[in-house]
Amino acid sequence: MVAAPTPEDRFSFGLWTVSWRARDPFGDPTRAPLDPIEAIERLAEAGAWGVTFHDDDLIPFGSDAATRDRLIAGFRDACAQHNITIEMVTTNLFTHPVFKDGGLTSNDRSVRRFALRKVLRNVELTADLGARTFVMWGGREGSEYDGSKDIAAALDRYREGVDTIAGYITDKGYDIKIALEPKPNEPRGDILLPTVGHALGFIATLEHGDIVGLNPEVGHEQMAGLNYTHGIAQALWSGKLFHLDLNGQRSIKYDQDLVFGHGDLLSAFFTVDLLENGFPNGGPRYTGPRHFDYKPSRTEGYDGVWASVRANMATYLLLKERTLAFRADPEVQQAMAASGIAELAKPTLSQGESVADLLADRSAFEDFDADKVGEHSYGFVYLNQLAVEHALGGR
Ligand SMILES: [Mn+2]
Repeated sequence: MVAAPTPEDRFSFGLWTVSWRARDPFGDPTRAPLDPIEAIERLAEAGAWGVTFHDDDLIPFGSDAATRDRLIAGFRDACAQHNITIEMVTTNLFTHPVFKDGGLTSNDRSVRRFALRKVLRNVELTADLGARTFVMWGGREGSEYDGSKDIAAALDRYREGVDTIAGYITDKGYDIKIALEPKPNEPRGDILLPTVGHALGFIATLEHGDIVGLNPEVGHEQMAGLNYTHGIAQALWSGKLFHLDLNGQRSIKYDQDLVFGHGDLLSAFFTVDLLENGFPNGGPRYTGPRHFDYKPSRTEGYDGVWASVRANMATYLLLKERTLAFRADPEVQQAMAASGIAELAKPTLSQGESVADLLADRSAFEDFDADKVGEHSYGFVYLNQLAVEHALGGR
């Protein structure tokens, strides 16, 4: 029996997820348009706590001011009526042809100025709706051909853009943080800030980097063969895990956007373990929403869409239950101790020990028996098997 989601779980969904009409590069949409108000009703019914959206998900590109106001008011009312929190807002700088060479890093300066205006307008909407996170996914910031983009200039313009937006938020006194979302490729051949690590390096160069962090997506790291749990762990360790996109991906291929846990299930287990239980030796914790960014498969009608909404939350809750049991199991605790998990938290130099002291410590080098210590059996396989058995409900 799977536990039902509660508001305390803080599960949220992108409006574009359930509203995706399943158009792909090879085929037409397989589903009829979904009214955003109905999406809110259905998400609430399924037990979601929050919603997120791109400006263009709600307000068709190019709408006049009256239409825009009417759509926003209707959406706001529906969210209030169904106790759905608008927790994050993001800007579409990728659908309209004007953004085909990027928004903030297009070679065409007039596009960059238009993109900045579109983003700043959306920051105002974010503040007005009371959302606290502003995600920036630069899906079109990149190139197909290395000779077509001056990467140094593109990064200068990217930095200029993000700093302008972050500076604006700071000057206005808004309680909003920016979360950059890395992705290695698709739709561009190569996208700037392709991984969590690239983005962290970029953020360190910003003037207003204090309010800029990350929104890592499971599939975006895994489609590059990277470890998502390690990625969010480093973002967390850096104080930069501001938001999350949970979904599923099966190995290095196109961005699948499957339901959370429908890709690498054991990786999902350890992602939930980190989110719910934290680092084994303590440290920063993630306190933000559990946000799903996936695409209900093209084979599904709306019954399948709503089943997939429930599936994301059910899988998360099951994994939460399993990871709690994993951490509470005395055998696991023993295996973790035997594996030296706690010992890694011990500083390598003793308190007050200098480099000179280390150099004088013969036991650390001259008398160190590398061959003997090389025989140390860490017990990681046994520990991992315990995780597998917990994940499968065998314990
Ligand atoms: Mn994706």
